[in-house]
Amino acid sequence: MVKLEAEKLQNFINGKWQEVDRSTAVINPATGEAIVQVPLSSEKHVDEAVLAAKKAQREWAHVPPPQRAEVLYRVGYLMKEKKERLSQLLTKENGKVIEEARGEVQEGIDMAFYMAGEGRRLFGQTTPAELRDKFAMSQRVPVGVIGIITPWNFPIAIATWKSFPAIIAGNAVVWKPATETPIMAFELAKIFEEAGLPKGVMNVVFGSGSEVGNALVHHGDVQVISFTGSNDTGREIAAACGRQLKKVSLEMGGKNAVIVMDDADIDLAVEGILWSAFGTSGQRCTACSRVIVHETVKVDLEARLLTRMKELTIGNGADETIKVGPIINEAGLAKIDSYINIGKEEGARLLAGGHALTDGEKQKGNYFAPTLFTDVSSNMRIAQEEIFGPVVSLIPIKNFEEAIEVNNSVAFGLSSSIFTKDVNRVFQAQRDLDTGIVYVNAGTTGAEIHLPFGGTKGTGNGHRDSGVQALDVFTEWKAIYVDYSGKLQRAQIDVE
Ligand code: UN1
Repeated sequence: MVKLEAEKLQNFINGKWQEVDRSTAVINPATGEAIVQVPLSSEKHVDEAVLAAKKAQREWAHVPPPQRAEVLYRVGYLMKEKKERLSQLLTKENGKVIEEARGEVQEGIDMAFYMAGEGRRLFGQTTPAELRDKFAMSQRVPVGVIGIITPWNFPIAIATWKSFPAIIAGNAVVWKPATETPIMAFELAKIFEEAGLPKGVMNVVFGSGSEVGNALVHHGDVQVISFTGSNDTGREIAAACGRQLKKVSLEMGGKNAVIVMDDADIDLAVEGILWSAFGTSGQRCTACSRVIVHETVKVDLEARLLTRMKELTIGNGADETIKVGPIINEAGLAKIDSYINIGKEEGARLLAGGHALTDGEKQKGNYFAPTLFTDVSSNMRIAQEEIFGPVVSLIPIKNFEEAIEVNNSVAFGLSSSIFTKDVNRVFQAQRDLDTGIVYVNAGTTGAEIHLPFGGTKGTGNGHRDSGVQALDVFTEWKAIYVDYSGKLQRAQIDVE
């Protein structure tokens, strides 16, 4: 049994562990038990962390990136060594089943090695200059202090998508993790400490969005905010950053669809839907919450889906045999429940689930039955709004064009998927689906860390997490001209 070292977590500021007076309990969503106390910090802790980050960043920016990378390699190896411990703690605080927890920790390990490798790239460009005896190049340079605000649904992976590129690029970080899942942040900070990251380069301040998040967003010495979370909060952050001319990167969810065409391998599509709709109990930004199905295969797909849904084991994800874990908290359950009523009122047909599960041990946690609505039309709220739970809506369509139109009809644009064997449709779909991520013959989840993660429309604001593209968020471009002609040469004027 994995044990926590402390009963109360501490902030990590300037390389020191700091007690905070106020705190609240972190609850295991599978059992309702309190696991640990998380600090509720205030603005003064943010001020302290930003000051430490600002000082540390000046020196860190001068450390050659391949040497910065050495720290990240050590972080990666330490995460690998502690993978099982981290995974078990992740299941405990977040509820996701242990197999998925291991997958998430692996995503963080992959990110460490990938971004460490960037320490020897961080490519700029050398280009010809338009004048004789003149040299021109562009370089990535660090921005300064980065504020990172991360959600509870991927408490370690998303943190690594943001903090590792920020650090390799020579920035310092102040990180506010979600209060529901602070243990991963605490453990990662310990790993940074053990890996020998200079003090102040990574700081963790626990607390609420309204206090700590807000202070970070409004702090004059924080140059970038990188946020993953709800659309409403993201809009507020973007507005606040806009007023301060602060760079902001947002990732805010989806209403992702799997398209099942008439020529699809139906059994494969069923597996793809099950995994992407009910994995993490549907609490992924990339979760499949719509199935756009060709009318000729609809009845068959419904039947096969229902059969497989009955086989899903639901319960405490620490048990290796469980496939679907709990919902993060009661507010999450209540939101899902409200959408069941909305769906029924809108005239959708409920084929399975649609209620919380309270039998036996489950009454202590927050469980919701995997739910399937059918005969849903694309304009219904259950087909337009993010539910963030194990609820999927089947929308029948007549042809490929209608499938694309329905997929693209939502306010979000994160992930989409199509099951078909027709190579022409595959290429048309990857061109016409308007999301940032497209899957062919796979569900809507499963992003790999070396590709850009993010989406269009209401999902984001044009930036990407992970991938080499994440570096664009955490660097500025500097253009450098060296004139070695020994005379004044004026660009655009003295061109022969
Ligand atoms: C998220 O839900 O915000 O592709 C992240 C996936 C995971 C990451 C999801 N690798 O579903």
